[in-house]
Amino acid sequence: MPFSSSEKASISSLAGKIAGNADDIGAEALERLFLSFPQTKTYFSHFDLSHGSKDVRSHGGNIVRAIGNAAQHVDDLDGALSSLSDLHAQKLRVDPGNFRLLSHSIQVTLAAHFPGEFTAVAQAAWDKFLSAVSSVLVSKYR
Ligand code: HEG
Repeated sequence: MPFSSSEKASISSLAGKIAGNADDIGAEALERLFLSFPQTKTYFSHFDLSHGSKDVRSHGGNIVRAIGNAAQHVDDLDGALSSLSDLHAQKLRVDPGNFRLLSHSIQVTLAAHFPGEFTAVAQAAWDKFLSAVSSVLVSKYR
């Protein structure tokens, strides 16, 4: 599904802001994911999942930086996320349902940090964007 210019504007303006604070934003989104949907923790048994842990902050930062990169290539997400897709679909085999849960947690984090900017229109653009990113990350299931 192509993105309209207004969707692209919502995506790139917020992506720029979160990339500048990737570890904080990412850690909060992951903490929301783990607290609201504890079953998602099974993928991270090797991590210290305590509040603000180094593991949570660095992994959360990785996720947000990857989203920031994807936001700069909304018209070629397959290309931008190819190696990540291999990782999630083949090595990690993350259940696709978990991507909806992470997308939700990211959106709540965006709303909490950028209440003025995360309007209903911006939310719809981000839901579409994160859903497209998620589709790419699960697209290489054998
Ligand atoms: Mg994934 C690794 C991004 C959803 C579980 N994820 C990673 C990495 C990135 C990333 C950038 C690091 C790759 C590397 O080490 O170079 N993940 C990412 C995005 C999204 C996503 C952008 C969706 C928007 N990941 C996701 C979900 C789960 C998950 C829903 C499971 C609930 N990811 C996961 C695990 C690892 C990564 C277990 C490996 C962590 C490690 O052992 O370092």
